[in-house]
Amino acid sequence: MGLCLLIGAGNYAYSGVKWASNGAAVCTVAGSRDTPVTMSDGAGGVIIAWQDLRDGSAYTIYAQRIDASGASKWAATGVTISTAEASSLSTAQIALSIASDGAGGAFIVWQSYRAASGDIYAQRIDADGNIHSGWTANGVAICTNGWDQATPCVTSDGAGGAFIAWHDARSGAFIYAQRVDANGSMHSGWTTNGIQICSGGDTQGTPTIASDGAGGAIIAWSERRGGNDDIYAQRIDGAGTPQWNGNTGTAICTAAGDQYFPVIKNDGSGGAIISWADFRDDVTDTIGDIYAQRVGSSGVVQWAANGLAICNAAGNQYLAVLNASSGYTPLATLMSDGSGGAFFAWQDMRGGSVNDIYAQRVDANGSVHSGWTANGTVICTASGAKDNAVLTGDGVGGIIITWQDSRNGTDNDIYAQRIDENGSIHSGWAINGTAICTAVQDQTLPSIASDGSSGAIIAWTDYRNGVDNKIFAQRISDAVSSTSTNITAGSDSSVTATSSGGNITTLTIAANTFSTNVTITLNPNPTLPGVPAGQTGFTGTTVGVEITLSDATLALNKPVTLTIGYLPGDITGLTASQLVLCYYNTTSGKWIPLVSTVDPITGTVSAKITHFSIYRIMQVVAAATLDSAKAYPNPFLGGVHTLVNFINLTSAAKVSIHTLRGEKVAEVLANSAGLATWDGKAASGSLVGPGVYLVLINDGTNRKIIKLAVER
Ligand SMILES: [Ca+2]
Ligand SMILES: [Ca+2]
Ligand SMILES: [Ca+2]
Ligand SMILES: [Ca+2]
Repeated sequence: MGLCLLIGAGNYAYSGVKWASNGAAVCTVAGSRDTPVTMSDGAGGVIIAWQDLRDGSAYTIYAQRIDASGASKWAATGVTISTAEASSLSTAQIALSIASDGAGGAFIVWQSYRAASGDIYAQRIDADGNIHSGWTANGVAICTNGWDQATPCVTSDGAGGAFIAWHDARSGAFIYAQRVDANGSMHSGWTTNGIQICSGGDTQGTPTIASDGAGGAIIAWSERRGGNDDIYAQRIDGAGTPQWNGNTGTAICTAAGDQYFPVIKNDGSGGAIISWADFRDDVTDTIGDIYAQRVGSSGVVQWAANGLAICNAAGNQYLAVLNASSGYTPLATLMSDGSGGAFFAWQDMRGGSVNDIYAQRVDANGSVHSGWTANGTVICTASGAKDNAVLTGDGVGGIIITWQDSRNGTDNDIYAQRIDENGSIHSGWAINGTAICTAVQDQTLPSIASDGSSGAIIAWTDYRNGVDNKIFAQRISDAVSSTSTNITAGSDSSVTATSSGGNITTLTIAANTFSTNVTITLNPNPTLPGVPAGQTGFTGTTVGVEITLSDATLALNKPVTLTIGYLPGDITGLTASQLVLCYYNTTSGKWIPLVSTVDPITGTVSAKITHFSIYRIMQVVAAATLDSAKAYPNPFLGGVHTLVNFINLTSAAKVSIHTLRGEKVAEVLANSAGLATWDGKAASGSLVGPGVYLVLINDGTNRKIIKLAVER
């Protein structure tokens, strides 16, 4: 029983998603796109780049900047980074890496197969989405040597340009690097097609790069110098001159067994922290651990020889990397803590047959930070496999971790967790994480960047349409108790609030709905009255909103659209297609259902509403008879009320409205929930005159007549 409650809590989790339920589409143009890489734009938003198949079978690359409100800042179809295509390879432009240019724009690097072998290209895009002066359409060639180049990574050079490192197959398998200036030229003194970083052992791969904060860069890689894979690193200055141990690099880990997939971050003091997958205890490379090392600015390792065990618990632990059709790319599984230590996040099989998510924080001296657990603090042990955990800072000393999660069934969703600096779950977030996107089908490969104000923006690959992949994104931050928004009478408006359970309420208001400017307040966590015993067929959910107007006497001139989002856990045992919005009638003490539209893909229920009150998502099943059929409001005040709702109908009911003389003025049909609505207008399109009307309800079996008063 306790276990069930814990799992349920995961579904209800929450902490404040800021955009549309289940995320905002980053690019809606036709065609498949996937594998987003994300970085902060320094202004509360992000720049996202991705692989795109809109033009055919070969990947091209596009990017978009999204601001803190979720709005696209660049062309709706995205900005072209490269449309150079190979004719026969579906992997034409792959293995993206992104880094800030320090001026609100981004460097994007990738492997390109536009020629006969894999090459390395780079593009610089400005804050306003233009290719930076001096750079060229489809990218600047960084290395076009005739052998294969692959798995590039990039970091800023601190002077408007960038350092780029990659795996290079010329004369074996080595790591090369290049420096490109702010204007797209190769930096003076650097060799065309790059410099070899290490002349040590052959079979070097999987490079990762970080700025040294002093005009140079630190590169780490895996290398088979000693007969099995080890980890090496080198620091280069702005001229590309090796700073550590000549051109053979510094050994970071030469332990038995294989070590590979390094990830590097600047330690803030001229050195770096490097983590990697480590198989020193299992030469079959199946039961791995996570190790890390801190290397000082002069190349001296700071922690235990051959690395510090971040986690050597039983079972396999590994760091998320992109290594399928996308090529190897290190992901944001490691982050500096700003004090010489670091945070780590990983997948962990210690619990049995599926991966769980764990994280760790280590101090500058290599000890586990106070409050964190040896071998890792549990982030998520919900049922189902969890993968591809990545993290970013929350801006106040803690982290936000996101991952793909199959707890809700066979397909993947996106979850996240916020952890304070001392390893505890941030207030308001649930055990095992918060649902970020639970749309149908697979959501995978999340990437994450800070929003600059203690939240984060997450972008992921999304197959919700069941046809092809798209990119969706969501901003998460702390929930707010209520939202007040000023409405200008003559303008279209939209008001949004997020509940403590993560449900997003949106009110869409057309111009001139109000005769004067007003303030609307949404409380997304209202106290919801129960369902009265007499309301058979009604089942409440915990999802609702209380809407109040600064001038409670002001009438709406036209209906407004209310949309409330739900999460899978909100409707456990209910049928999505039978969900409706109901408002609470304080006079009768009953919930009044409204003709509603359910979108099970986005997880929302919408209805047109004509007054402000408490609204709630409920399941309503059609009545078996017409005995309780009613009309609301009655009397109907033409010019004040804008809709008449007929409720407690059978699903087959036909509702016709007649004058007392028997003349039919309108007819509407009940929906599957036994609801119908009438706008008070005759077939001519004008409001019917005042008087008493007869509402004839007939479902072929039962009949009922209601008197409806229309007043002016
Ligand atoms: Ca090449
Ligand atoms: Ca080794
Ligand atoms: Ca292990
Ligand atoms: Ca899903």
